[in-house]
Amino acid sequence: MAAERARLYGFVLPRPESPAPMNTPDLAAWWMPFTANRQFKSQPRLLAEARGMFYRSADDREILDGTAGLWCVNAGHGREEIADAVSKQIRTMDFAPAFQMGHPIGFDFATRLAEIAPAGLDRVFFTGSGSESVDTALKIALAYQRAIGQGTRTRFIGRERGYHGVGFGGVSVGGILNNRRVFTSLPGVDHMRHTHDLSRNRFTRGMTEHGAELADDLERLVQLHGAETIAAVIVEPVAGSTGVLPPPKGYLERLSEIATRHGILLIFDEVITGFGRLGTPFGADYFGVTPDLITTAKGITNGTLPMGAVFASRAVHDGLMNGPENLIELFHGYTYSGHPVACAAGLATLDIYAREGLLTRGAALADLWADTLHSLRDAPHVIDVRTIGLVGGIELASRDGAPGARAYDVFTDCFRAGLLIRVTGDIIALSPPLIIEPDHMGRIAETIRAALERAG
Ligand code: PXG
Ligand code: PLP
Repeated sequence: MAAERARLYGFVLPRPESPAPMNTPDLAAWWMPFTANRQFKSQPRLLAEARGMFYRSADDREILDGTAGLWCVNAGHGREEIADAVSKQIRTMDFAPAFQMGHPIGFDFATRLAEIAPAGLDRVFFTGSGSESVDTALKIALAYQRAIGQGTRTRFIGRERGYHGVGFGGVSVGGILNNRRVFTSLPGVDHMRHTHDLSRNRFTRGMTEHGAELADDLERLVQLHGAETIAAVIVEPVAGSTGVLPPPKGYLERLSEIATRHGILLIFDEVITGFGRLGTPFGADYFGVTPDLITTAKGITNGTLPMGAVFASRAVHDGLMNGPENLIELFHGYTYSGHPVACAAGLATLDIYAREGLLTRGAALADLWADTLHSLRDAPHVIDVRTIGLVGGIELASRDGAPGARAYDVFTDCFRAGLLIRVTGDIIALSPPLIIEPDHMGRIAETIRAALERAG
C-alpha cells in the first residue's frame, strides 16, 4: 500500500517516531466549533499530520484531502517555505502594534496583494479571519456612505443561502437559518432570493444557464426600502458553504449594474473564491465583474496562520481619506491587523502561488475535474453534480424524514476509506488543494462512488 502510494503520489508521509500525544487525547475541554460535540467525542476523527495532498490520521492512516482543509490550504500542506518564513519572522520580530505604528513586512504584503488584486481594488485592510473581513467590509461601507454625504444609507442586503462568517454582521447578512435563529440580527437587513434551482439547472459545468433575473430582487428591495437607505449588497460570487452554488450566467453583471445605478456598494465575499479557487486569482476575475469591496481570508496564508484582508477600490478608500489629516479616518482595526508573522506566512504563500502558477492552475485542470466529478452522475442517490474551477458539489437525494443523514454517512465512510470531504445537508462539497494531480481526482471520485454504493 505504502509503496503504491509512493509510486502514485511521489511520497509517503513519515511515520511519527513515537505515538503522538493526540492518539490518546482528553476530549472534554475543547468546546468544538460547528460540531456535534457529544456525538463527535463518542467517535472522534483526529488528524495529526499533513503533507502535500494528504493528512495522516491519529490512528496512522493516510487521508486524501478533498477539501483543502476548510477551503484554505490551496498550495497543499506542509510547505517548508512558509514554515521557514514564519519561524524567521518570529525570531526577527514576533509582534508589532499597527495602530499609529507600522512595520515593513505589512506594507510589503499589502503591496504584493494589491498587485494580484482585480484592477482598481488596490487598498488592503488586514483582519484576522473571514468573519472579521466581512464585519470590516460592512463597516467600511457604512463609513464610506456617510463620508460622501449618504448617511441615511445604513441598510445591508444579503442573500438566502449566503455564508458570511459568524460575526453579528456576517450572520445578519448571511442566509442560513441555523446560524441566525438563536442570535439577534442587525436591524435593517434584507435578503435577496438564492439562485439554486434544480428544476432548471442540473449537472452544470461553470455558471448555470437560468436565473439571471433573480438579480432583479435587488431592484425590488430598492423599490421596497428606498435606495437612499441601502449602503451595500454582499454576495459570494459562488456560494460555498451552503453547497457550491455557481451563479447563473449574467447574474453578477446584472447585480452590479443595479447596485451601481442606485449608489449601493457591491461587496464580493471571496473568502473561498479568492486565491485561485476558480482558476483565476479572484472570482471577480473569473466572472469579469468588479465589485467595490472584496473580503478574503483562508488561502491568503495557505491556511497556516489566521489572517484575512479586505480589498477596497480607490473610490471607497479615497472617499474616507478626508477631514483633518491628524484624525483617524476609520475607527476600526484589530490587535492582529497586519500581524507580522501572518504577513510573513502570506508573502511566502504568494511566492509559492507565483512560482507554481497556482492562482491560474485551476483553469487548466477544470475540465478534467468536471469530467471526473460528472462521472458520478449515475452513482446511487446523486441528483446533481455541479463544478466550477476546482470546486465541486454533489447533491444527494435525502433519506425520507432524515435530511442530511445520507451525506453524513458518506462523509464518515469516506473518512474511514481515506478521503476527507465536506458535507452540508445532503450536499457533498469538494475543494481540493490546487496542487491536485489527475490521480488524486480519480481516487476522490472512486472513493465517493464506493461510499454512495454502500450508503443506503
Ligand atoms: N465568508 C465566506 C464566503 C466563507 O466561506 C467566511 C466568510 C468566514 O470566514 P472565517 O475565517 O471566519 O471562518 C467563510 C468561511 C464549510 C466552511 O464547511 C466554510 C467556511 C468556514 C468553515 C467551514 O463550508 N467559510
Ligand atoms: N476585548 C478586550 C478587553 C480588549 O482589550 C481587546 C483589544 O485590545 C479586544 C477585546 C479586541 O481584541 P482584538 O483586537 O484581538 O480583536
